[in-house]
Parts: sequence; structure tokens; C-alpha cells
Amino acid sequence: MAAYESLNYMNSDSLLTEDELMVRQSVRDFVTEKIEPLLQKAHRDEKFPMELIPQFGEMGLLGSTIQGYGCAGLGHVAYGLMTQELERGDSGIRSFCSVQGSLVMYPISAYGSEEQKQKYLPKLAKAELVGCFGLTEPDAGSNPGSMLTTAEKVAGGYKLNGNKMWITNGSIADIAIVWARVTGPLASAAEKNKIRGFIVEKGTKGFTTSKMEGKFSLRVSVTSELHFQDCVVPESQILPNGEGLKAPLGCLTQARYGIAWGVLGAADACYHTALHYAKARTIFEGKPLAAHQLAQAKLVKMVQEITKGQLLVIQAGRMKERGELQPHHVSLVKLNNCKLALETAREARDILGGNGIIDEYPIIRHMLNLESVNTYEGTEDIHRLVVGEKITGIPAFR
Ligand code: TGC
Ligand code: FAD
Repeated sequence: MAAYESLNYMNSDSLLTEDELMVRQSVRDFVTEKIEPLLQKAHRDEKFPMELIPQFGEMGLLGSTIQGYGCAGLGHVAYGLMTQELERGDSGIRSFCSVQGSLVMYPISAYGSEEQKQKYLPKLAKAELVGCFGLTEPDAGSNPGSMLTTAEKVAGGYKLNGNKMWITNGSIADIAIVWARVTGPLASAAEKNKIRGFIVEKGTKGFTTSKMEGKFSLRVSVTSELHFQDCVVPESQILPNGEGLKAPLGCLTQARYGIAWGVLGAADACYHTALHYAKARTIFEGKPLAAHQLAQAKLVKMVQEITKGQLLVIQAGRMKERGELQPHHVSLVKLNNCKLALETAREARDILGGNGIIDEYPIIRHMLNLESVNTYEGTEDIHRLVVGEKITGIPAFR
């Protein structure tokens, strides 16, 4: 089989450095050799391939932009290319690495104490520990500021009560980054009602998880509920340097950036599958499907959209490396690329006709996955509203 080549219609590869191309190639080979062969079964069985976890550590895929603590210290474009390759395999595989890096290691590195960084980051980088991020609740998804989970200040620590829902890696995680509102008579006036982050270790009394079953999307990913009932965590487990909703939202900005790159990998896999199929499939008068104008129009649309998406993320990556990328930029890129990837997957599914719904081809799996990816980390509507607020100056959320 020929080695995988991603779409390079406008020579966007020329905007990448030699080192970035090498990183991409090594993750590409890893995905082709080690991940793709596992996906059909993992998807059918609704199981995350746990044997991959140590390999993610060995490949330096976890927290790869963090400097020190056993992390690779790569640039943001190189990181984006990693997520793109992982999601060419499956969004659930990319999700595992995004959550560990952007939603668990990032808050510890950005808001944690030096002791917390030393204790957790090297093990998370090597995948000796797995983490999850608990922000969403049954009644607080798009509006996490309305969360009900509380952290009552008690002598020597905080007592957590509440439930988190839709948590990637929740029931396989060794630690959970949990966001809760500080309450109680012992809380100082300054900290009362503020949202704070806590590192809760598996096995802490009063902390349990349950796996959410029956998903028709992101089946190659564990999604769970987290339950806290009078769960006391010591003072040492609060993230000391992050306060208010902007702390978890700051983590989302990191993860959304990776997703904007990642979905291009899924879109690219769908486009290439559809192109190959359309050239091989003969239809009416023995002509290839690809020789028919309507089929070409669909393929061209895919090339058009993926190419624009590529240029957008490379620009976003360079801005991030210069420290210029703001949350509203990330919203535009996440919104644009998730939507184009989902539309590409739907069109590619159509090109394969009946074969488009069979898991012998990756398209239906990507298409179903991308429904989740378009929803999590801020729905399409939420990102549209963020950009709307930026350009009009008028917030229209409430
Ligand atoms: P708002 O008043 O706008 O903001 C509160 C404070 O936060 C700041 N801020 C941000 N900071 C960093 N990054 C961002 N993206 C930020 N957005 C806002 C803001 O400046 C303010 O700071 P300050 O200093 O004034 O206090 O807050 P709001 O309550 O009006 O909410 C705004 C809104 C709706 C955009 C926000 O709540 C939102 O983004 N909602 C979507 C929720 C979401 O995306 N949840 C994702 C959960 S995690 C997940 O899905 C993981 S999937 C992982 C996987 O498997 O890959
Ligand atoms: P809602 O907020 O109820 O939204 C429902 C609909 O209302 C959507 O169409 C939305 O766009 C629309 N809407 C919302 N607000 C407005 C508005 N102001 N105006 C107009 N329309 C609006 N969360 C975590 O914390 N950690 C995780 O690891 C995690 N992993 C996930 C994994 C999966 C597979 C999924 C599906 C979700 C995950 N999430 C996670 C949760 C995810 O972030 C939420 O599902 C998402 O933020 C949307 O929240 P919701 O599902 O409650 O939908």
C-alpha cells in the first residue's frame, strides 16, 4: 500500500519547517502502523484500545508543547500536526491525547504549584497516569458558569459535592481536574462563590465514576460521569493559581486549538477514501464515478474546504507561537474546521453510496465522531456567538 499523503493542493506543506514535517511523518507512521489496524474492532466493541496508552507516552504525544517536566517542548504548529494525524485515525484517539495534554497537563502547568507540577506532569507525560477534566454537568454544558458542583471549605481542605457528565476518560483516569464553586462559612469573602480547580485522585473517598454506554459517536473513547459525595480533598489539591471561570475556559482555548487541527485529519481521510472510491467505481456506461460532473463537484468542494482549513490553522499556529492568538480567533478556527470536516464526511459518505455506511471504510466512523467534535469544546452555536460578540461588541448568549 502506498504511504499516506495528505492533501497539499496549495502547497501548504511549504509553510511547515523540516522539523515539523518530521514530527508529522513519525506520528503518521505510528497511526498507520499501530492505530488504524485496531479501529474497526474498537469501534464495533465501543472500547478504547488501552494498549496504546503507554505508546502515546513513548511517542511524546502528551503535553508536547509544555517545556520541562519530561515533556517534548514542541512548537504549536508541530503539536497541531500531531493532532491532525491522530484524528486521521479516529477522533477518540485524538480526544485521549487532547484531554491529557490540554485539559489535564495544561491546567497543572498553568495554575498548579511547583509541587503539583513535579508530582504529576512527568507521570502524565509518560502516560503512567491518565487524567480527565470535569467541567460539564447535566444542567450546565454550554453555560458552565451555572455549575452546581460545590467545594465547601472545611478544616484543611474542601468537601466536593455534585456530578459531572460527558467526561472523556473519566472512568479510566487516575486523576480528575474538577471545577467547583467554593462555598461554606469557612470560605473567605475573597474566595466565596469563585470557581476553582481541584486535582482529585482516583480512590479518594466519596469520588466515584460511571461509564456512559450506548454512544453512536466517539465509540473509541471512554465517556463517563463523575460523582462527588462529601468527597474531601486536602488543601494541597487545589490549583492555587487559577481562579474564576476564566481558568477552565483558558484550558478550553488550548484544547479547541488542537481540535481545529485534528478535524482536518478526519476530513482528509474521508476525502482520500472518497477520491479513491470514485476513481475505482464504474457507474452508468462503465465510466468511473469520478468522471461524472456531480461527483467531481463534491470532491472539489472537499478540496476547497480542507485547503482553506489548512491555511487557517497554520496561520493560527504561527500566531500562537508569537503569543498573538486570542480565544475569539480560536473560536473562529474551531467553528470553521469542525463544520467543514463534518460536511466533508457527509459528502464522502454519499459518494460511497451504500458502501458509505459500512465500517470497512473509515468514513461513517469519522462522520459519526465529528458530530461530537462539533458539539464538545463549545458547540457550533457557542463559537458563532463568541465571534458575533467580538465583531459587534454585543454579547448574545443570554
Ligand atoms: P464570560 O463572562 O464571557 O467569561 C468569563 C471570564 O473568562 C474569560 N474567558 C476566557 N478565557 C480564556 N479562554 C476563553 N476561551 C475564554 N472565554 C472567556 C473572560 O474574559 C472572563 O474573564 P474575566 O477576567 O472577565 O473574569 O463567561 P460566560 O459565562 O458569559 O461564558 C462564555 C461562554 C459561553 C463563551 C463560555 O461559557 C463557553 O465557552 N461555553 C462553552 C463550554 C464548553 O466549551 N465546554 C467544554 C467542556 S470540556 C469538553 O468539551 C472536553 S471534550 C474533550 C475531548 O474529548 O477532546
Ligand atoms: P447544551 O448546552 O444543552 O446545548 C444544546 C443546544 O443549545 C446546542 O445546539 C447549543 O448550541 C444550543 N445553545 C446553547 N446555548 C445557546 C445560546 N445561548 N443560544 C442559542 N443556542 C444555544 N465536558 C467536559 O467537561 N469534559 C469532557 O471531557 C467532555 N467530553 C465530552 C465528550 C463527548 C463525547 C461529548 C459529547 C461531550 C463532552 N463534554 C465534555 C461535554 C461538552 O462540552 C458539552 O456537551 C457541550 O459543551 C454542550 O453542552 P450540552 O451537551 O449540555 O448542550
